Amino acid sequence: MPFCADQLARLEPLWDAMLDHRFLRETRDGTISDERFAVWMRQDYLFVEAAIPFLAALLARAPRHHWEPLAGAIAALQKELKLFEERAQVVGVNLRGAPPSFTNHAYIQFLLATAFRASYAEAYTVLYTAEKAYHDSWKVVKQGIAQDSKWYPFVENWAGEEFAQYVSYLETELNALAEEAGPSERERMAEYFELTTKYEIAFWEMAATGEGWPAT
Ligand code: MP5
Repeated sequence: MPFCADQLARLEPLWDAMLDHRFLRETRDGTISDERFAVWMRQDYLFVEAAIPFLAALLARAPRHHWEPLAGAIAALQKELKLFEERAQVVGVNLRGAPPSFTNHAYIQFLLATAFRASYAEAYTVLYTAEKAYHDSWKVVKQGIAQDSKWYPFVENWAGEEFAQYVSYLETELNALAEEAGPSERERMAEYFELTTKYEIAFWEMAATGEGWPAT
């Protein structure tokens, strides 16, 4: 079985828990409070900002045929930041209104540490898993959210056809990297797949609870 399908089958209970998270269900059903959604917006804006140096670090280590797609992904993130800024303006959210939460801070450090210290295939695993997680998560929201919802532009961004094609491309490339990897690297790639899935669940939980830093 190709690497990605294998991991998604192995991690199915975790993946399903992510897709069943109340933050997604409440956003889909239109019952999420503006305050909670704003928590996610502020935190994800910081995450997307951090994803740019993550991709740039990955690009520096990438094989030649990955340069253009990774450069395209960086450009897409710049556009995504503008989408956040436009939505924030419309709904009156200050995107610089909070520092990274504990979970977001940890996830960002994990991203950057992976980009610099893990192998290219391991870091690419984190990229694919995070993008696939967002694609699948926002597809859940798409199955029910009103098209005139003020949050709909986010749904379109990650659940739309263009993003679906990007995720499918990443999947093909990650499967190829896993084919080339030896057993121990493949094992570590599986660990990164699982860790990233857990960070994605933690991120929705952080948004749903409005978590800051423990005991402060
Ligand atoms: C993504 C994201 C998707 N924006 N936030 C989290 C917590 N995980 C994944 O990545 P991108 O870079 O916005 O497409």
